[in-house]
Amino acid sequence: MQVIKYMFQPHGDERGQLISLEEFKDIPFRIKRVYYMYDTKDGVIRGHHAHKSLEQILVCIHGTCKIKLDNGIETKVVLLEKPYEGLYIASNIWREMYDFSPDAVLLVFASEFDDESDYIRDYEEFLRYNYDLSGEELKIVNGG
Ligand code: T46
Repeated sequence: MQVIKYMFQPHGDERGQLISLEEFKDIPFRIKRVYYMYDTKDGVIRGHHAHKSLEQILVCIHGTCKIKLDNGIETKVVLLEKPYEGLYIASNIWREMYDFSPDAVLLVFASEFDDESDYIRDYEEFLRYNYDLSGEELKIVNGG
């Protein structure tokens, strides 16, 4: 699985840094929604779901957190720790967000409005959905 990180261009001067993000330029889709999470409690794991069509870019604009990505075949863990880097998450990727520092603010740019029918919250269903999309036959091998 390829991990796609966007490095945004800071416009720095003697006063500090500023980052500007535009849809289709810095963000590779139309931005229909922006949300952010903060004050995440110690030990919490958020996410535990995939999306059928939603694409997103995650930016940890303050503090740090980790994102686990799972495409049903392999998993990758990405550390977000810079306010100028964005993690792209395509559709059909199971995600978990964890190890939030107490000061972490995770900002998310989303390609769609919030829609419960786009969520896959059951991991087995996620695996079946990906097999269905791949067009491959699902082979279940019993142990023993
Ligand atoms: C995702 C990861 C990265 C809303 O009312 N509107 C919204 O746009 C969102 C995203 C959430 N909510 C409400 C629904 C719940 O009552 O906020 C509450 C927490 O949402 P959720 O449990 O879905 O949060 P996470 O952190 O598990 O997942 C979120 C996104 O839902 C999801 O799309 O990819 O962040």
